Amino acid sequence: MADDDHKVIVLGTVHSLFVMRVRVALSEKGVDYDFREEVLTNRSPLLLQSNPIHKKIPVLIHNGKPVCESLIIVEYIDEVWKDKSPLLPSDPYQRAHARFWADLIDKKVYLSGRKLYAEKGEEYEAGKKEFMEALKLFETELGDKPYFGGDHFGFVDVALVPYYCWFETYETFGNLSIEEHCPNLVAWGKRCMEKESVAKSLADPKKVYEIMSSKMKLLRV
Ligand code: GS8
Repeated sequence: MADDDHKVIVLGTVHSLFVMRVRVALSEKGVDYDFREEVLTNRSPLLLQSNPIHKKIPVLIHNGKPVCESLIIVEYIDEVWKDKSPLLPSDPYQRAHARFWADLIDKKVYLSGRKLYAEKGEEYEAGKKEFMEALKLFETELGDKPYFGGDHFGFVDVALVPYYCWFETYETFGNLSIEEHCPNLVAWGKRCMEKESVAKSLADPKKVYEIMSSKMKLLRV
């Protein structure tokens, strides 16, 4: 068996919302991993071989075997390292509920957020509206609980928390204030950042903004 087979490897980029989920989950479980930075314009042979269908990051490689798709990876991590910091609830109904909300992040927050990078116009305006509406759903779902998981940081928290370091970028591109409409969500983000697992896994918000603005400049020339 090659040396790499015993390791936990994450293929990703530092600022990817999807990759940060995996890093937070591994850190919550106290699992050491080898982070391999990918350049998406020139994917590594390991990435192409590990995720031949989507060719996307993140990929988790555990015991030499790849697992793809961020939410599936987080569930895998929760099942393999089940003795520490459980992420999904043990009750089947609560588990279904958590999966529903995590899935909704990708269906609503991520997709509407992407529209904020559009040129000003119909798509941009629709994106602004949809993005705030999506965040408000999460504001309501959180209510006055400390975490989406209730008293403890759970699956939906892991899935959503990477967005916290993108808030500044969304606010600048979308010319909007998240705190004005979703104060609980912003307070939740700050609370999550007090956890070492989150603080060490999230990207620097300024760096996220820099990366996205230079990407947009390139796309708009
Ligand atoms: C999405 C991963 C994704 O879009 C998941 O893991 O949850 N549903 C998947 N990854 C992006 C980088 S982050 O924006 C990616 O790999 N893009 C490469 C490409 O589309 O070419």
